[in-house]
Amino acid sequence: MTDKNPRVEEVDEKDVEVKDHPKKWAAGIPGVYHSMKPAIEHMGLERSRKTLLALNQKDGFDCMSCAWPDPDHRKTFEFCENGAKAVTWEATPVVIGSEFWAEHSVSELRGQTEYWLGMQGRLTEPVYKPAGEDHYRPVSWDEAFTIIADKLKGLDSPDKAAFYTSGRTSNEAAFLYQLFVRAYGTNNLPDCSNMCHESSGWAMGQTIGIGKASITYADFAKADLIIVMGQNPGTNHPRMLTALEEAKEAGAQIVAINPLPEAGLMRYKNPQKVKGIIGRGTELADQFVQIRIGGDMALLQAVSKRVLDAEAKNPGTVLDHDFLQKHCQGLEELKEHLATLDENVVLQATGLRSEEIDELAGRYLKADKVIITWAMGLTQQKKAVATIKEIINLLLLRGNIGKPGAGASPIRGHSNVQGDRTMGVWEQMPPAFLDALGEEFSFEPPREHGVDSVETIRRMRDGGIKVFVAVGGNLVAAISDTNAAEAAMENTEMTVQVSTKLNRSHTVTGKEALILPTLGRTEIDLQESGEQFVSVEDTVCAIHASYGKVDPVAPQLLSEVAIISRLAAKVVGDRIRADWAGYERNYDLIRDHISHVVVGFDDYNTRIRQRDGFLLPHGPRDSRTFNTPTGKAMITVNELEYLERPDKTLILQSMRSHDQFNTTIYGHNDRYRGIKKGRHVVFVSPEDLAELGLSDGQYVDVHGIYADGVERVLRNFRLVSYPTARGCAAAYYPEANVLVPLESVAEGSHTPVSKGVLVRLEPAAELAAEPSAAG
Ligand SMILES: Nc1nc2c(c(=O)[nH]1)N[C@H]1C(S)=C(S)[C@@H](COP(=O)(O)OP(=O)(O)OC[C@H]3O[C@@H](n4cnc5c(=O)[nH]c(N)nc54)[C@H](O)[C@@H]3O)O[C@H]1N2
Ligand SMILES: Nc1nc2c(c(=O)[nH]1)N[C@H]1C(S)=C(S)[C@@H](COP(=O)(O)OP(=O)(O)OC[C@H]3O[C@@H](n4cnc5c(=O)[nH]c(N)nc54)[C@H](O)[C@@H]3O)O[C@H]1N2
Ligand SMILES: [Mo]
Repeated sequence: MTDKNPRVEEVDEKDVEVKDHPKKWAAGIPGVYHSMKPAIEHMGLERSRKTLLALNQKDGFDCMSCAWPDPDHRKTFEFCENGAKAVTWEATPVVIGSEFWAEHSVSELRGQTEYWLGMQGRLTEPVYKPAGEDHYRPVSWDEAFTIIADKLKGLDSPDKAAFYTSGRTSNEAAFLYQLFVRAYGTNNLPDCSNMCHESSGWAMGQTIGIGKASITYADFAKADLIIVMGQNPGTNHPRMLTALEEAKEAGAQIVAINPLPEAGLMRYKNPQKVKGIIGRGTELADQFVQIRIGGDMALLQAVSKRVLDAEAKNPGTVLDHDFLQKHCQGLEELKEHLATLDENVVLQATGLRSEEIDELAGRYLKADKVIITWAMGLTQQKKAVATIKEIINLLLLRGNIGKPGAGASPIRGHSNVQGDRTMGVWEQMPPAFLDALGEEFSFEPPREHGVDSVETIRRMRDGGIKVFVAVGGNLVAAISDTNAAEAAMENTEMTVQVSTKLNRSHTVTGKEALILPTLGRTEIDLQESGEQFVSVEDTVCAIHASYGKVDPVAPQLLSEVAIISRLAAKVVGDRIRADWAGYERNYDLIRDHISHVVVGFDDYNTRIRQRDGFLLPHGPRDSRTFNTPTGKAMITVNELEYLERPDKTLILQSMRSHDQFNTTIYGHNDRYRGIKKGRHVVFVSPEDLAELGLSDGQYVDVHGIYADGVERVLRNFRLVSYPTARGCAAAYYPEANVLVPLESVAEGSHTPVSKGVLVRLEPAAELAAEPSAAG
């Protein structure tokens, strides 16, 4: 290593500290402090200034920490604590030097934690691990591309390779990537969305004809009621708290539906305001609905039933009849279905009291304009698609789609995960897109659907997929069933990772393996025609440009566009009408193609240069047009199902701490939940602990329960007595992925059920610590 990083904190999971939890508010002075400190420490003042002040500004770069949109009136500090962490993590001047690869074998790196790997610094040169060897060694770019191209060209079918994308990839790189993959001959384009909002896409596609949020940023301030379900914005979308605070000040009510009383949802101290710094901040949630994991479908049905009952009592006054008649189909079937809804089952499934549901229904009925937002708490459930369809049902009943201040809003995770899909990174792109792509580049794209993330792992396991290429991400750590996933990855012939930093997926490899280092979004992207910018789409369909601001950490780094272009030139060359070398020289050429192929991108190169970018068209939002087979918004009937919990078991969710970005671990604290210096914890309610004869501070083994005979265990996790819903437990992702069976996926979307894992706790054999007083 050229620059040893002194701050790799040594952590012994036995010393995890638990106190003062959960916090009742988020952000405020600690927010500001925690934002600036690591940046300045790691990058120095100059690099911090250049990056942080450019974050989310109109001529700056798009923050890579989430897909939250930018307000029109931006502040000087348009970033949050976790955005600052993401930037610092990427723009760190610490780099991995050539000697690193001789010093550390792959097996040794495999023994290191995700945190340690990330802290080694930025990757700077391509490296190659030949078959049978245990070390990577630096190779030239040309050598690297030749090795990969030879392998891909040698496969007897293009379907024997899979090409993964994580949602940080820009529109330009994503478009080129899917073009390259389809020109090569396969639709095997799994992505992180398969593990994330796929369920939202499915449910919304089938009901309103488009899988994207039906609101814009401005709608928050116009809403009467905002319901935040299965989402922890204080940690994962911190700037959303500002939008919620503004909505609140404009008179909106906020309801949080969550098994955990997440700090940010309870009270918010806006670090940009005096009262946020010295005062009590804003109380956000008017109602906290502490739902049992997986109970949302029952809750939503129960609320819709109350809405229908209210209409039956006062006919003509509750439902939006005009809207329903003109734009929706299926009301009668829903009425019939919900008439038989059993309140006892609802209470069992939700763990709530009827009065709480009455209160929520009352708020919904009083509000003219309602927004419902959601994230992973809903999408990573077995019944995720049906649950999200119930959100749509509820909204449709009172015309809450396609009017100002109202709508359905999945809040995306990765900063450009939505854009990647728009650009064609999907294993099931519709025929119209493939037709346009084929016409633009004079070739016949493959039509057979490709594999998603879970299916990729299965086929690697079974030998059907032999080469795995990833532009970003860390699939082996992010996907369910870690042990199975690692065995599958090792069963391949070659793995190729285009990455900014080291992670687990570089250490669990195919027989041959390559790492191709790339520029990050913070860095200036200089090509032959001059400095390039890229573009991204946020969670509300706004497209804008992102300009790198700091010098690349190493001169030989290539951009993702350059890597994809050069690889494509070697693999598919002039088999299609594409100017690969030209795309690398000037990204405008890529955007010209996008404007011909992707709907909504006319005049891309001009409109992307407008200061605010532009908004993509959205039928339901703009004109209440629903692109479904009936031309109507579909009210659907979904059979109620929830996860039953046998005696002595708990339902476990896996979630993010405040110090991580997905599989990237920035540190070992989870400030708002009161956890310090460790991640091997499992949160359980004091009542359940008592019932199970366990106590806070005790160490347990967490056994997954799944009917396939495979033993899945997390060993030596510290119990934390925590006010989560009864019968529920929580642990951190990615560690908890060990417990999620590969076969346990959401119906329809195939998203791993990361939030509904049945577990049994047993006192740990080796590490029985004294119960602590904290709790
Ligand atoms: N700092 C930071 N920002 C991020 C990320 C990150 O890791 N770190 N990740 C990014 C990505 S890719 C994504 S997808 C988003 C994720 O953003 P979130 O979805 O907020 O992420 P999770 O931590 O998985 O939180 C899930 C929330 O759902 C709740 N929950 C769990 N089960 C249920 C349930 O059955 N019902 C209900 N109603 N709630 C439930 C949990 O208690 C928790 O509050 O964040 C993005 N932004
Ligand atoms: N149990 C459980 N599992 C989950 C989840 C959960 O809540 N619980 N959440 C799921 C969700 S929502 C998601 S989105 C997935 C995330 O799955 P992924 O997107 O695959 O994982 P990340 O951790 O976001 O990927 C981080 C890696 O991306 C690389 N990287 C970072 N920036 C760049 C860049 O600019 N370019 C390139 N080429 N590489 C870059 C770095 O090497 C870094 O190590 O995990 C899923 N898995
Ligand atoms: Mo995500």
